Amino acid sequence: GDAGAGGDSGGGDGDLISVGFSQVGAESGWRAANTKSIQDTLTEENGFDLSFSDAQQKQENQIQAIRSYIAQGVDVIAFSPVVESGWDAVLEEAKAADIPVVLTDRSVDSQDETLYESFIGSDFVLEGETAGKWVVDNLGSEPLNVVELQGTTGAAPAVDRKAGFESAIEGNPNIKIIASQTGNFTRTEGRQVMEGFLQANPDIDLVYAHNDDMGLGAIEAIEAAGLQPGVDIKIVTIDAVKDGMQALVDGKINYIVECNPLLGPDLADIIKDVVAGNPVEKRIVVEDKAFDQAAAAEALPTREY
Ligand code: GYE
Repeated sequence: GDAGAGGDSGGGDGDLISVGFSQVGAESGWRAANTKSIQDTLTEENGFDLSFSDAQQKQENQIQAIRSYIAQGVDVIAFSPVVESGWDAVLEEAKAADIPVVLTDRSVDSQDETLYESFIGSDFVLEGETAGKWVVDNLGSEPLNVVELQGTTGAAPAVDRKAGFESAIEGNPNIKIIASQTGNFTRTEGRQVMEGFLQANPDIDLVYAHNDDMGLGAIEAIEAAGLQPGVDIKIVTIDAVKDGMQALVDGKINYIVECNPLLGPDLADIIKDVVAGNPVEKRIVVEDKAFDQAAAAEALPTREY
């Protein structure tokens, strides 16, 4: 039999839909949960033959992986682009080979929307705005020196979470971002960058970290400097993975905006529709919540990731 109305383009065996997935890396708790969700869903039992590769946060590795999926002739290519720019050439190669592409988690800045079928992921600008709004509402009545730990340079969630936060605090003259640097979405770099921030700035009131892992690294640096995270220096992060939620419950983080990594089931549905020739939405926005300490304490026991 064939893989739906679209037929088997030669890569898969039998009825299975062959999918080549290029993952960003293994940089964070969020990414681990996202990878698990994809690998647990795109199984043979569910009708998929998954080729999975980890790009170690390098665009050139992703481009190489995508080219090899094109050469294999998989039915569908899916990937989460590490950075926003520079994808047109390889996406055009996929299009020329008649292999549909689905974007998950992060998007590309290509002007030509025919280069991919669909993009499923969170609204990162809104996440940054939600974080900034909480800071304005809860800490904005007095001068507040903010340091920012940015995600991977050029990555959609880093660009958008920065822009969203900045737009939310814009109208409040008390709130100032006094330092901003990438920590590459990892705990280790979050700690290292925070150590530098602490050495250079005697008066930090708040850390805004683009993900939980960098916030958790900042906690280590703050404690090593003899200060109390969550009290002497407040912390706001994005993701709401278990380790972050635990730190929020423990009072070391003050607020977390959620970013749901469990994209596997929706990705599976989109791929099945694409292969069957059914229309799919160009943009599917994942809904996210946000947690203060009480909400985190309530959610943590049944948290899936
Ligand atoms: O927030 C971060 C990860 O692209 C939404 O990537 C994702 C981000 C997530 O490294 O933890």
